Amino acid sequence: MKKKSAIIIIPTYNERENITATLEQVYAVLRTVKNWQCGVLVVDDTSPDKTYELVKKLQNKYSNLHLFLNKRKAGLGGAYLKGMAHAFNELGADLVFQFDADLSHDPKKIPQFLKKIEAGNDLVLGSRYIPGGSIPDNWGLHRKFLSVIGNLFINIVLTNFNVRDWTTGYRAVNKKVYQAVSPELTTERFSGYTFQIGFLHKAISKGFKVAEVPFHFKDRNFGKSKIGPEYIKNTLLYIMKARLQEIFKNRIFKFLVVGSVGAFVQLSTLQIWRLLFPFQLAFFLAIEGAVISNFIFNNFWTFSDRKLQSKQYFSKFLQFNLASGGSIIIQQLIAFLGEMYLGLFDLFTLPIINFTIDTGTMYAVVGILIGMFWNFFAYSKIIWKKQNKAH
Ligand SMILES: Nc1nc2c(ncn2[C@@H]2O[C@H](COP(=O)(O)OP(=O)(O)O)[C@@H](O)[C@H]2O)c(=O)[nH]1
Ligand SMILES: [Mg+2]
Repeated sequence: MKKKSAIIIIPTYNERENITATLEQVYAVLRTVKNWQCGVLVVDDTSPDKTYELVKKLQNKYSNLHLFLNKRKAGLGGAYLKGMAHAFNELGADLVFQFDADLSHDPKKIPQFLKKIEAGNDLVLGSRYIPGGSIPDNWGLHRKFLSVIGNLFINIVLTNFNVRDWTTGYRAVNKKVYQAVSPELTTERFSGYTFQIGFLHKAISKGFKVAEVPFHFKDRNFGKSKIGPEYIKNTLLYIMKARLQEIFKNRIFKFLVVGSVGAFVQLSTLQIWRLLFPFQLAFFLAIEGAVISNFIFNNFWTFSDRKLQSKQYFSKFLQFNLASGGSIIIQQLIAFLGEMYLGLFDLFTLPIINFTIDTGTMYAVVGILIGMFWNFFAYSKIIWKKQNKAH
């Protein structure tokens, strides 16, 4: 059987002092890999220090050493997008690695990455934040803080703690992930280091399997890191935006918005009906207005993926009314039981506004919350029940 092909992509910008040692050590490891056909692709942006000329010379020494030369500096993301396109489409790679030219990434870990890929993972991360991994001791407080707190912040905002090292630049990426994710990363925002987090987040959102391999990040020997404020700003913008989009797509969020609109409809129309009708009737009409509003918005927004057919409208609207009635009964029942068994008394007074909370308020709030649970259950399990695809 033909061996699968893995290409180590190394972007370089002024890495003349590092690239020789890097290639030396990478090739020493690649020679020990038996079940993959391996090669290296250096993506250089016509570095002023002429890194690319050195690479051209080294091509005589190493087999399967490719060079992709960009006319001008395209940023880290730009370099990886071009490098991956070249590796997958021209060099026939099945898998690529992202690897720094400065030996911060320990090449001895490459076989472990390959094992994780062979085990069925699509994307493997070299991780500094799982046992067996670390960041350099000699990093300044500033850089340590940025990396540790930055990663923690990303974990929290994206509420995903499965991945510990979101910003790592040491990765193995299979072709499927590249094909699914890269078309969404072509804008200017991803041309720099934000490419890394955008790539990873989109891969996870699309359900690709991600694994981590620990490694000790070594500080670069020569030269300076090219990371800058562009990165921090664009990364912040990216994760905030990604999170907001996730929230807006969330069914429970939509359910809550629709419910609030319903409450607003009920309160405002009540004022109008009261001018025209006796209070009981006005009250009923206002509630029914909210029910209709909730039914329509839930059907076309919250459960837009399970939209009802028009012939179902009548029976489902009846069910919807029963469900809404059910939550009113729940609220009444809780108020009634609370009053009977615990009684009505003041709990505490809010300072400044001097507003006293009593147990009656508490029963009402508890009733509304449980009523909401009931409503969401009835909507998602009965009225807009998930249909099995097979008919
Ligand atoms: N081709 C190319 N490579 C870049 C660019 N910016 C950074 N690199 C390379 O990407 C790798 C990571 O950059 P580095 O400055 O070490 O970032 P750090 O490890 O996060 O501090 C290094 O090999 C750099 O030479 C760029 O604009 N173009
Ligand atoms: Mg580096």
